[in-house]
Amino acid sequence: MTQLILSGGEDCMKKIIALFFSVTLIMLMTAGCGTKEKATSENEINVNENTEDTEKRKTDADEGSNKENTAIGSEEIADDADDNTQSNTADSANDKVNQKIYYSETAGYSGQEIMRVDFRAKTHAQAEDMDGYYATMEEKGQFTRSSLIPPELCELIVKAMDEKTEKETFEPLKTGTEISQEEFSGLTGVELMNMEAVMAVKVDADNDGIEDIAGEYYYGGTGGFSGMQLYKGSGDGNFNLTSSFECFSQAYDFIQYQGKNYLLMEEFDYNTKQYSGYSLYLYEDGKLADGKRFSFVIDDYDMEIVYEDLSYEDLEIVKNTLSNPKMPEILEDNDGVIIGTAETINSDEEFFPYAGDLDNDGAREKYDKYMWYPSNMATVMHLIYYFEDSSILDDLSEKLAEEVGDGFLYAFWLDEVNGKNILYLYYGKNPDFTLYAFLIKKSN
Ligand SMILES: [Ca+2]
Ligand SMILES: [Ca+2]
Repeated sequence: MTQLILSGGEDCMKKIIALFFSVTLIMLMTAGCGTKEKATSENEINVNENTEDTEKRKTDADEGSNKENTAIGSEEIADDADDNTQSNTADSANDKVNQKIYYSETAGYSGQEIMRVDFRAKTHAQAEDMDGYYATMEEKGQFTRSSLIPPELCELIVKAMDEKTEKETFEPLKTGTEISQEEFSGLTGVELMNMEAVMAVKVDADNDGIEDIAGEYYYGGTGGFSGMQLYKGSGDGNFNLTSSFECFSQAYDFIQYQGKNYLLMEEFDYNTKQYSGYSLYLYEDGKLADGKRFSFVIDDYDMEIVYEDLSYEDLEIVKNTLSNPKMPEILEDNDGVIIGTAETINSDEEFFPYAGDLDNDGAREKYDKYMWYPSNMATVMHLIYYFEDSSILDDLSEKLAEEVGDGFLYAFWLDEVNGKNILYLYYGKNPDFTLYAFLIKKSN
């Protein structure tokens, strides 16, 4: 909900602009109206399909860049068509050592992979009291606390999250009957405007024995902003709006536990669009009585050195840099940009404020880099960068695309290591991540 508030102001404008290019989202929202869960799963697919980087990576990976790869000097002994690398024998080492060298004639470089480290998050689920809810984007509402969510239900949800048995756990508890938008309008008297949509159910949401209508009301626009509304049934066929709070376009269900109905909403991280837990609400007398938030806490990371070039003489320095499970925090604390020891910033430069000798030829490349934090439902956070006159990073990241899989490049930085600049790459696969180190050399 914090995210909603942070991006709220900016999004009013975005919502308007968004109407002009949001065809995909609108279509899927409309298509998803009948089935509550469908909307979210399709959103996830949409995320991937609409992210420029992914598109680009896929295309480039498919085309393959073997064609332009040529042998570099006399070290080359074998082609490895699969991963666009060469297996080489290091001429300086006594032992034969496998090296992974990426290169491109067009981009004019060779890149020696020095190390790859994978971090896999170890998490546990937790339940927390919600101190309120957003009645509107600015206004915070308080729960009446006239009735409380039992700890046993919270334990059940935490256990399901820890054991990854959410589906099996919640399926038998589901209650309520989905109704169409037409039925929703007919019963509540609310007419949907052009871009609006509603996913509604008939259910006794506030447990007074009379059926109510609950609807997640999507206002239109790519931000995914919606309102969870309760129309309390009075028993004589009338339904009146008694509660509304802000949410995103997200999957929800009513579940029944020990004779009472609760609203369970699936939560996701707005930056990464990945499932992040649940929120749970109890209504009483048409109002929100209590709320709990369920999330995953990262306890630690399992670190695995997937690859290391043992012939590289400063391997220990690089290993020391990459053995850092705090990288996500560092990235967040620095507004999504990591600056290395071999980089300088010139804030007078409008387009390419950063400089660093990426390819170790003695001349500094100029570039810009920053994190894209999404303000819509169709993109995820990822690094945006522009080089003034170098396509090395484009080429290298294309070559890594397959091995990186569904990760997104979050950061690159250059550190000076004994007279050479090392390129570090950080790929996020929330909550997991992968770090790389490369020694880039200019080729002629
Ligand atoms: Ca009721
Ligand atoms: Ca250079």
